[in-house]
Amino acid sequence: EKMMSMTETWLKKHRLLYTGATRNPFILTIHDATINIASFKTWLAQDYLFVRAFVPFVASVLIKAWKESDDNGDIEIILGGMASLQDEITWFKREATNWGISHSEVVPQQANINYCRFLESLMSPEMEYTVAITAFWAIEAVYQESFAYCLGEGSKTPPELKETCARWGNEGFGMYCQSLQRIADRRLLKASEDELKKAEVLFLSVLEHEVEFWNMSTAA
Ligand code: HMH
Repeated sequence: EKMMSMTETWLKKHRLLYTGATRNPFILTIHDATINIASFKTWLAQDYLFVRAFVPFVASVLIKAWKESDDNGDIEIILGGMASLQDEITWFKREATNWGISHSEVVPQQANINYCRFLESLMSPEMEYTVAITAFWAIEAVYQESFAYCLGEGSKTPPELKETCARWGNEGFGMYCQSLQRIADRRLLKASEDELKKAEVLFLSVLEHEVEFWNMSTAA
């Protein structure tokens, strides 16, 4: 039997919160086709703002990898993530037009502001690479699992939302998340007790922010 990795251990230990993030009511209503389109539009408009703030966060992880990583392969994986973010921003703009959203009129909501502030705290040069890459993995993994579920067997996702779900629910994005998870696990194996504790706490913070972000979309 292969030993459980640190991230697998945490996923098991914090299953309830993880499921709260990946099977949130917002996602469940996409999956069963009862989604309120106003909620979807709120999510779309707010997530565009989030992704814009996510770019400098990923750039900060890239810098940490360059300075601290023991494996050159990390840079390519993170750079690949940055490249897809450019495509994602283009997609968000096109979708906004399709759904009649004007980004210049979108005001960031409190959950979004809080999450972006959290990202900023992770960008600090004092924040360790191991901790930042673990948070990065968790942020991507929640979206991957949530949207893959909307495309899975038995899902009734409306056709007009399938492209959105496929953006994070596709197999390639799944592999990318696994690559991030492998980096995080490799680093966590060598981490000090303090770093491990910090990474676990911030992993939980990511899950909490993700839950709040989904809830913000359904509340509007
Ligand atoms: C809130 N979490 C949020 N937005 C995203 N686009 C992702 C994660 C994945 O990139």
